[in-house]
Amino acid sequence: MAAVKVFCPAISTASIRVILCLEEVGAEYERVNIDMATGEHKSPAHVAKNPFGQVPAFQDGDLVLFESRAIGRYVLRKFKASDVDLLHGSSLEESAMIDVWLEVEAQQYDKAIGPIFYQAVIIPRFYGGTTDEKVVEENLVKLAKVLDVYEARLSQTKYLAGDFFSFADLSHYPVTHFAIKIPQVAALFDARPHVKAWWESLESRPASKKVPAGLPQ
Ligand code: GS8
Repeated sequence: MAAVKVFCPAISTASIRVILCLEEVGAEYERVNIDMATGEHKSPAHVAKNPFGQVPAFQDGDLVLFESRAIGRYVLRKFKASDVDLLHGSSLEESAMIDVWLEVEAQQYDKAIGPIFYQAVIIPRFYGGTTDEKVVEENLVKLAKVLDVYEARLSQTKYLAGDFFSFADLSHYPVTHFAIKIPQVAALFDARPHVKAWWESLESRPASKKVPAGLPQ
């Protein structure tokens, strides 16, 4: 069986979500590099795979997908095994709870931590711009409120969807891996013991060790 392909640079948060899914299930895959510095993600060949000209894109034979959370679901369904099922498809209740926390990740968490990461790290580092501190401040307040909900939830269950690691947890990993190096973000995690323990358990997973430690210089 030909390996599935992920078209992406080594470092991109959405792309790392897909790579982590592949690593968790032990699937064979090929990462086809997309050089964003030269605008390869806007090339006709890439736009044919991801019509928004973004990374990642994914290919399995004739099937071409984009949107990292949808690709992740596909990978986890295709390669699931009795001992590796991060979507808990055999339980209606557990899979519904995974869906809840995946929505929370995309609609609440990412919308707060994403702009902090973009303003504090990406703009100065890659675009030579100046961080908009107001955007950072506003989103730190938002993130703190989201993490209060997580702290309450994680004081009842070890992971977000229950006492089992799932795609809902994994999906938080990529942006957090980089954004937690921002001192104000780290402080929000440090102040919430259950959130901090949850984060440490995600960091200690073998698949997480495959993620590049830092951003390219
Ligand atoms: C977001 C993809 C995205 O923003 C997904 O796949 O989850 N909802 C989509 N990709 C960024 C790189 S960050 O991972 C990207 O391609 N940016 C370049 C651009 O938008 O031109």
